[in-house]
Amino acid sequence: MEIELISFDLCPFVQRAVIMLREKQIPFAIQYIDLQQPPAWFLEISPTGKVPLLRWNGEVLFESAVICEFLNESYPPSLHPDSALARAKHRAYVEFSSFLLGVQYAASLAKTAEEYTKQRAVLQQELAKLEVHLNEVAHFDGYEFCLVDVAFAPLFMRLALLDQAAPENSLSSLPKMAAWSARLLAMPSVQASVIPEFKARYFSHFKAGGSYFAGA
Ligand SMILES: N[C@@H](CCC(=O)N[C@@H](CS)C(=O)NCC(=O)O)C(=O)O
Repeated sequence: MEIELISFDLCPFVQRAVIMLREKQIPFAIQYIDLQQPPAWFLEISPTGKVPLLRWNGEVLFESAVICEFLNESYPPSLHPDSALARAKHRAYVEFSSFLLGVQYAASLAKTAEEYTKQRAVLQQELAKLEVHLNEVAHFDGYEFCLVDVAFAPLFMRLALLDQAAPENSLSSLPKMAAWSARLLAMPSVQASVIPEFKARYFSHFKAGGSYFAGA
């Protein structure tokens, strides 16, 4: 069985797939591509031109949430709750995490202090909405690692980097989320889901692009 993840080293969506593969202890290869100049072979097999792509036994899968669901179904035990209702809620929160990643990305791209402050306020507002509903993800009674964790860990890793760079703490007024983030960021599968020099690479990438938070 050949499993290969086509990746970009800073991509949070790729990171979800890596966490999933590591949690399930599935052996895999990873190939990084330059998204600015994607190779022709990649564009030929990728319907969207985006990473991650999972090559699995000669087949190609795209979309990180789908890749995670596929790996979850194919390699038991499942990281989904038993009830259809709980599973539906978890999937909704996975969707919400993708939206939040977009908001966080917009803040990362801001080029001025003013724009950054504005985008951070939007992000904060969205995180506060989530805090209110966090119990629905069922983590605070009978904790079990699940697909919602997989989806949110990359967001928390990036929030921690934004917080380091700016005199702000996005989770200080959100105690449930702060506890959740700390637990996820301490997990070996999460820590091993990025390249060892991730932090430096993240800052230098955004600094080169003129991002305020990275000190450009
Ligand atoms: N919905 C997609 C989003 C993937 C995505 O946006 N990947 C970015 C890198 S983080 C990408 O490949 N961008 C290249 C492009 O848009 O051309 C998923 O969850 O897999």
